[in-house]
Amino acid sequence: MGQDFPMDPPDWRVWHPSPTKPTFVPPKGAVDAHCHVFGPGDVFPFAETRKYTPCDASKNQLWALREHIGFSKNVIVQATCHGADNRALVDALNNSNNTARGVATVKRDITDNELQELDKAGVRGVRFNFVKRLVDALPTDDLVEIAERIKSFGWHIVIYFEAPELPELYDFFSNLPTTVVVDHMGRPDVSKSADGPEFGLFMKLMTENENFWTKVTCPDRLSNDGPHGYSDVVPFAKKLVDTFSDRVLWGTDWPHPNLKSHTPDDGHLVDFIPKIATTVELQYKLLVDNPMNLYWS
Ligand code: 0GY
Repeated sequence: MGQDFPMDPPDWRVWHPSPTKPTFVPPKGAVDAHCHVFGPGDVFPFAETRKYTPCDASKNQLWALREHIGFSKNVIVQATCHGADNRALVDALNNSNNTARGVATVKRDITDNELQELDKAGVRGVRFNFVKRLVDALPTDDLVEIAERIKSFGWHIVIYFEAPELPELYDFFSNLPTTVVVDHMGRPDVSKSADGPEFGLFMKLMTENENFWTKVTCPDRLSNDGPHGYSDVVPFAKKLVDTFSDRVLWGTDWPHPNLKSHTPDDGHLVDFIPKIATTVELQYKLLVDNPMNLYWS
């Protein structure tokens, strides 16, 4: 990658250099609503507190991927390797010509002026991350205060957790005062049934809380059947798209941090879309209407 610092862990998987051209043609104006920019590390250093050091994945490389897979816009989500230093994110947004929006990570001591600057750049949400291998989650009091502060900007909260953590976090999540977007379908164990109790709790969360949305993303992370189809993820994602068609988003998750099993081909990920959004109407909601409503209205 030409970067002069080592990745950690050393067997880090660099993103796919030449993904397939997808067969599925996304509708005009399609939004990749979950992706990241990393560094470049010599310009935007990674956070001291990070739990991994990725390979660089710059805004220009992201724009090139977007073009290749037939998308028009991006929602860039602050990743934990940059901590609460949103400079790489803001730089990408400011260079996007209004084709990107952002989800930032902030701490309780952020000032109103700083929030305003983020808003001006195109940030529309904050991310609360509960995945222990990635971060030490902020204390609940901090999260509650941040939630109230960002509410007044009309922003939403993106939450990232794994399915076994949902029972404990269910009430906290249900009391959040804004629109809430759940990353990667709440990370179900797809070796279990999509009609079973674990995913049932997630369906309940979505049903009981009409302010909740979810990203039907990351078959590459969730699948136990490998890169050629991710068929075990289909029942989960399709069920969400069919049931909550106005509250689902899709994204590549480029550059796919921390994947161990394989390097995803982003073209194959795009070809996963018609398996989970099986009509033109559902595809349009998932890729255009829903992200435009949440991020550009
Ligand atoms: C993702 C997933 C992961 C990493 C992060 O912020 C992050 O570091 O989100 C992961 O390792 O599961 O959405 O990129």
